[in-house]
Amino acid sequence: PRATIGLTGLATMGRNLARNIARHGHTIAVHNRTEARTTALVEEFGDEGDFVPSASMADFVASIERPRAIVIMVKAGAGTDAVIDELVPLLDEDDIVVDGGNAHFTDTLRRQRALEERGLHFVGMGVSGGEEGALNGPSIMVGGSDHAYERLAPVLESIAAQVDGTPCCAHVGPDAAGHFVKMVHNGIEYADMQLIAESYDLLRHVGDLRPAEIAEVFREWNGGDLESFLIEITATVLDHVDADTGRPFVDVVQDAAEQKGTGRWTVQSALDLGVPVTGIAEATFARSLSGHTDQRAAAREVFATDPDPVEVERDAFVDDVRAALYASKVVAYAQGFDQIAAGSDEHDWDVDPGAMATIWRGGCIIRAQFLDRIKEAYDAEPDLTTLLTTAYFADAVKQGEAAWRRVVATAVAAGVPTPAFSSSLAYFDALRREHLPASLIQALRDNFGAHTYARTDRPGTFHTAWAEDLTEKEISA
Ligand code: NBP
Repeated sequence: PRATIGLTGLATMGRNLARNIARHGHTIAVHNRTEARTTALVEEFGDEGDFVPSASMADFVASIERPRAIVIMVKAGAGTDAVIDELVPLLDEDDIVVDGGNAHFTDTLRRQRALEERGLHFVGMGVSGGEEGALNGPSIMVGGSDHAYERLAPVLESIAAQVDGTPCCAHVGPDAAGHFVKMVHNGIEYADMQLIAESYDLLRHVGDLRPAEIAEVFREWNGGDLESFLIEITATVLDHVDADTGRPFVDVVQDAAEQKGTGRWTVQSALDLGVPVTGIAEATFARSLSGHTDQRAAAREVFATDPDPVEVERDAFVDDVRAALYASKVVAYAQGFDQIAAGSDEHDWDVDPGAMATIWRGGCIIRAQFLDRIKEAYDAEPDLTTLLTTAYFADAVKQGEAAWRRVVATAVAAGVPTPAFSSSLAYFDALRREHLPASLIQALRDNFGAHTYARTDRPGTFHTAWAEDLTEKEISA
């Protein structure tokens, strides 16, 4: 055996990851169900490093040094289970199986338990950055045992994106911690993109800016505290003109957004954990809504009248939208980090949120200057209650608050939907309020269902005899 590590599954992601590993001087065994992909990889890129190709799974396994480290990079779900089933009988005690696909974290929990029973290590590894990241440096979120991480670290830390000399790769925690954090990362990506899309919509349809002018605005924003990969590529996309029609590219793309499911998973998990990730949820629902083209057509028929146009002063409006975008983004990230903390508590993962901000600074889609501020906030206060109230973010929100309200009010008046802006503002208002109408909810629940309530003036659990004499009974002190 001569390979340091093996990788099976050589489609877009696996092939680029294998090249990245080879380019960093590691001898890598490569395999794919359909041999043609393996042959093509070695033919096209064999001179980039030391590849050990195998046609069969048995030869592939035999070509890797023990204890083996084998990365699976195939279609998530049934594909991953099929590869694990084929691989496991060929392995020896202490070997490490790494799933680098986008697995649901509950699948990772199940696989981890099954492999542990057989004396093997299972590592759920979240890889972010798409095709380009896999080749040139992804952000890598690793779950599993300390032992497994130590074995993998030299390879993974060398191939990850590097920011200020720090690899964007971390041991997130045991078993499914890596895949869980990758899922929330994708959810945050949904929220980020929705906020950008709402900003564009407002600038275009209320601010009356043309796509090329909006590209210029985004380029300018990218020079400030909004600096990020997504803001940068928004400028690129908005500048692009369709070659066939000469129209702005954004106008020839159908307005029905797609999703592969990680946003939905994030929201489902957040519901289970009881964490209000309203930004991610609205972003996910907004994509669903855009895809309901029949309902949209029906509604256009009936309600096609536009509200009266809203007059805005262009430069001031652009500044307001920037402030609203930033404040809403702070909320969306605060919510995402709340979900990571809740998942970590629920599963005893002991995730360090500051470390997540650190490894998202490079390689992944949500990479941004902003993440340095999040890391600083967690460094200063590791057990913080919410990111929103830490000095830097609280200041940003306070400074942007008035603009945020103006933008949401203007959007409502103009009939431009801003679900992520609006819900983030509602979340902020709910958090900062002295009293919430949840008191009325509790009273109603006690009235129709005897669900009991707590009082503001003394401890205990109470129920009011609504159908009888309206006396209050203390249920327990
Ligand atoms: P795909 O998700 O398109 O999967 C194709 C690969 O899976 C091929 O190697 C194929 O082998 C293999 N495969 C399938 Br399908 N069923 C199999 C089975 N039953 N047994 C063995 N192999 C099987 O590849 P991808 O786009 O490179 O993504 C790989 C993983 O990385 C996925 O989990 C994906 O969610 C994740 N991911 C993707 C991105 C991205 O930007 N694309 C980013 C981050 C993570 P074949 O060649 O024989 O058909």
